[in-house]
Amino acid sequence: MCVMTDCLFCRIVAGEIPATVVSDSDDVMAFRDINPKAPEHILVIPKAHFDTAAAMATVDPLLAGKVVAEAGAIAEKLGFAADGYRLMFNTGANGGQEVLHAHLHILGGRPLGPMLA
Ligand code: DGP
Repeated sequence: MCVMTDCLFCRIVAGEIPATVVSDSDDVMAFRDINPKAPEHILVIPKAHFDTAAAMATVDPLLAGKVVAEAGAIAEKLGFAADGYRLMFNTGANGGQEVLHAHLHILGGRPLGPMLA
């Protein structure tokens, strides 16, 4: 589905780069972050390539909803939903986005405190 051969997350979708996959459906995939910032740190991505979450939501709001809903389902499935967790879309340079393929960070498994600086 994803055709950006130079995109790291497209290559994970294509199975060219290994990842610890947490869930996989027709249009959404989730895998563990390679550099976890919390005991639970999972990235939920659309399989189709969009540079940012806003671009995804503009073109395909249903898909954006699926990405967010999948994050909630994963938190429930892995047992940390009740304690709470953080969902975060980094966007652009000032937002700290390093991988230009829309991805939703799920951070959980410990108290995260107030919003990051
Ligand atoms: P961001 O800064 O929002 O673009 O986050 C990108 C995240 O992607 C960052 O937390 C580390 C993670 N990451 C980078 N390369 C890989 C990889 O090859 N595999 C996995 N599983 N995660 C990666």
